[in-house]
Amino acid sequence: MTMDYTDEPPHSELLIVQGTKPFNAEAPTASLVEFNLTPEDLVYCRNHGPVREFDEGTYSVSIKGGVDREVDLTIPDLKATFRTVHVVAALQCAGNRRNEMGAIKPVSGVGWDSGVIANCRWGGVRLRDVLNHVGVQQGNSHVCFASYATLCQDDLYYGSSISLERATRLEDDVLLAFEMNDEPLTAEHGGPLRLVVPGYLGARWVKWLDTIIVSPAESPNFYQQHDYKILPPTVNSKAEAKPLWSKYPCMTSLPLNSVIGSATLTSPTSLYVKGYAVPSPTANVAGVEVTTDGGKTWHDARMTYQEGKWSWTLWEAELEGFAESGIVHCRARDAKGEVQPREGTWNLRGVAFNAWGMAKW
Ligand SMILES: Nc1nc2c(c(=O)[nH]1)N[C@H]1C(S)=C(S)[C@@H](COP(=O)(O)O)O[C@H]1N2
Ligand SMILES: [Mo]
Repeated sequence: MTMDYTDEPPHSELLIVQGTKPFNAEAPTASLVEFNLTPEDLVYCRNHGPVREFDEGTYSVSIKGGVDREVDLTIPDLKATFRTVHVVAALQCAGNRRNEMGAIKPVSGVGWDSGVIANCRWGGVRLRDVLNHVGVQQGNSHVCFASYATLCQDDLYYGSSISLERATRLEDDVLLAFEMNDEPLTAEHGGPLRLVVPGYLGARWVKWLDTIIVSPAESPNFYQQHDYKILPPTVNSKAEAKPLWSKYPCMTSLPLNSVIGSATLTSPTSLYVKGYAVPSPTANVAGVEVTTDGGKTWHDARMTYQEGKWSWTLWEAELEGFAESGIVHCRARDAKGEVQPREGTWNLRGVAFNAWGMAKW
């Protein structure tokens, strides 16, 4: 399978490049936590194939499968037929913090630190409105998404799926998006059209979305079926994983998490710590605490930003007289009282790592 990387648009120079073919790059976490909404040039890039540019005027998405009317809709059609809505949501790769998991035992995947996350304001139409417009037939339970824009490393196209329930529940805010931070969505991030599934791992947010299929089954795509799953810690190699992929569920929501973006000594005895946190699958972040003695004493951080239920939370803490240990940890708590665990559970693909955040100085 050949993939052509010659026509890619220029990439942001502020990112830390982890690979060029495909282009994979993350933001320095210390820069990320400086902004409530992540500026475009700090939004990470995660690709399984080349980045492609399309003409917004002629681009269309086809909706087919278990629907009453199969249609092709252009971007102008989408804008004219459905109400444009905006949702602030954190886009996060399932492999965020993979390097920390890899320190426990080697994992397979791009070596990411904690910058594979971006908090953006997405603008687009509700998938629910589009599905109501075409009419979903009885007997379907999933909505599959595909981009045939490019070949990918492990499949002939990029695809994902979510349950029909998730796709159509008003409060889940699933969008077909054509704007990011009130600007037209760039090619780098899936423009002219990408899927936005707030709360779900980035892998489901198909870029250059061109096909939507209402179906009784999950997407058969490699990235839905043979990747992005949490295998048990006893599975140590790709060979061992092979017969097991179908036995484990596809990942959906990412876990409660928090990370330290920067820890700065502001005097010999005072420490200023800043970071982000993300919700659990069922409740938003209600608090973040920090400790410099390995968890014996916790200090409440101040939450400085949270917007709606899908955004990240930014927080900061000033600690006086605690600076000598040389290490600080953080943990988040959600509105139902769940607390971020001290340890993360190892898995082969290095996904969903959410041990206490940590920084040293
Ligand atoms: N078509 C397509 N969509 C895709 C991908 C891809 O490789 N191709 N990567 C997915 C993954 S794994 C992530 S984390 C997000 C990354 O989106 P970004 O590059 O805009 O940050 O896009 C998802 N959508
Ligand atoms: Mo990802």
